[in-house]
Amino acid sequence: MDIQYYNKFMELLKNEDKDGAVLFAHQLLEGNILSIESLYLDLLAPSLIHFTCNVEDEDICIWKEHLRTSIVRTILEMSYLYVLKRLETVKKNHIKVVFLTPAFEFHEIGAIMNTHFFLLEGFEASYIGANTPKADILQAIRAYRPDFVALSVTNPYNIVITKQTTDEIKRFFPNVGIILGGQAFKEAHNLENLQYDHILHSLEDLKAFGKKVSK
Ligand code: B12
Repeated sequence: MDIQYYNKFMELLKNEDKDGAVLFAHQLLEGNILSIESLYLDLLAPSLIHFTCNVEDEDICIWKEHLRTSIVRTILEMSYLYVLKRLETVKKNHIKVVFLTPAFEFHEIGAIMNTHFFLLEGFEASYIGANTPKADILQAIRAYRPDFVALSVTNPYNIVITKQTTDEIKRFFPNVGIILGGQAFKEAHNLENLQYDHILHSLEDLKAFGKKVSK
C-alpha cells in the first residue's frame, strides 16, 4: 500500500474530520484503490493501535480516543456495503461462525473487522456484540447453532473470564469449535489452561484456517 493513503487518513483523523475520513475511505474502496482487507489492516487498525495523544489532560485524551473509535466504526459499517458486493463472487462454505467479545471486554473493533474477513473467506459469520456475559453466549449458541464461536480478547485481565466462558461452552456444547484471537494472545502463556480449538493471529492464519475447514 502506498504510504500517502495512510498519511492522508491520519491527517484527517488528527483533525477529527469525521466526514473527511469517511469520504476518503469510501473513495479508496469505490475506486478499487485499496481492498477491504488493506483498508482495515493498513489504515484503520494502525490508526487505533498507534493512537497517541499530545494533550496533557488524560480525560480529554480518553474522549479523543472514543471519537477516533467512533469514526473507525462508521467506516466499518460503510465498508459492509463493499463486503456485500464482494460476497456476490465468494464461494460459500456453509460454516457458521458467531463472533463476540466476552464479558468485560469492550474492545470490539478487531472482532468486527475479522467478522468481515470471515465473510469474505466464505463463512456465514455474524458479530453478536461486545462485553457478552457467559449465560448470553450459551443462549446465542442455542439460538444460532454455530459450528464455531470466535472470541476476540484484547485485555489480558480478561483471560480469567475467557477461561470461564470457554469452559462453559465446551461443557454444554462440546461439538462447537472455539476460535481465539486478539491482542491478549500475543503472549503465548495467556493461552495456557484455556480450552480452545484454534488460535488465529492474522489474516493469513484466518485464510489458512478457512482452507482447512472448508468442505
Ligand atoms: C479504542 C480503544 C478502547 C475503546 C474501545 C472501543 C471499542 N468500541 O472497541 C475503549 C475506550 C472502550 C477502551 C477502553 C479501555 N481500554 Co482500550 N484501547 C483502545 C485502543 C486505542 C484501540 C483498540 C483497537 O480497536 N485496536 C484496533 C483493532 C483492529 O486491533 P485489535 O483489536 O488488536 O485487532 C487486530 C488483531 O488483534 C486481530 N484480532 C482481534 N481479535 C481477533 C479475533 C480473531 C478470531 C482473529 C483471527 C484476529 C483478531 O485482528 C485485528 C486486525 O489485525 C487500544 C490501543 C491498542 N494498542 O490497541 C487501547 C488498549 C487496548 N486499551 C487499553 C486499556 C487499558 C483500556 C481500559 C482498561 C482503559 C481504562 N482505564 O478504562 C478500558 C478497558 C475497557 C474494557 N473493559 O474492555 C490498553 C490495554 C493494555 C493491556 N494490554 O493490558 C490499550 C493497549 C491501550 C494502552 N496502550 O494502554 N479502549
